[in-house]
Amino acid sequence: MSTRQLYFISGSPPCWSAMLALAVKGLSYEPKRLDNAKREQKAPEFLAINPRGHVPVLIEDDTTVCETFAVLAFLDAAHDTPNGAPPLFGETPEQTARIWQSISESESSLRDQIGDISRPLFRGKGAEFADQITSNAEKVLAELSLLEARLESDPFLAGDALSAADLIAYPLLMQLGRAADREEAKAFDLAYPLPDHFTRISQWTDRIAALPGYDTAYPPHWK
Ligand SMILES: N[C@@H](CCC(=O)N[C@@H](CS)C(=O)NCC(=O)O)C(=O)O
Repeated sequence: MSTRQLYFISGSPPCWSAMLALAVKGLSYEPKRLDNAKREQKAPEFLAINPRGHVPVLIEDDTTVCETFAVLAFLDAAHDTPNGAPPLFGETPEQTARIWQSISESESSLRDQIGDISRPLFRGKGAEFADQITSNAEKVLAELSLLEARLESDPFLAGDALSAADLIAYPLLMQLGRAADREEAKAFDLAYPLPDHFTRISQWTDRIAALPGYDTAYPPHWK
């Protein structure tokens, strides 16, 4: 029986992706929560594990894996997906390409843009960063329109099965939703509440939320 630990910061989208992958794979682990407010990820004990001081980090038996994509790839290569579900990175070259395409799109068109919207709103600095929020919101809404169109034909971002593409994009959209829920965010068009603006994306988020183990992956300080 393997031992497994996941170092994470609550609410971090990359960490949530790793935790969702563990949930989808049906793998138990010891959660090792680091406190960002205390900069625990920069403490010598953690820098000995990841000198960059970033989370997530997975330790399974003697293997230490840093970087979100590497964690997902390791879990996928090391463990079957339960109940005959396909691997997170696909079975065929075409599936693998679709999955990586979607992941790359999330990285280039959602991650930093949503970060630039949500960071000021979480810090109560919406007015100060209004131009930054507005310009990034336009980009994110354009990308969400493309995702909405994609989800017209498929239930998941890279086809008819859940994949790593969904596990990477989902926490980003949840981060946007949490930022959009702030009073200050009402001054901006952030497609909130989601079901009123993007029906299919909203149904897709419901599908992710129904995954077994979803609750264990949910950011503890959001509960
Ligand atoms: N490229 C890394 C980035 C991970 C990342 O940005 N982690 C953030 C949490 S969202 C972090 O560790 N921040 C702590 C810090 O930079 O001090 C990955 O994908 O794992």
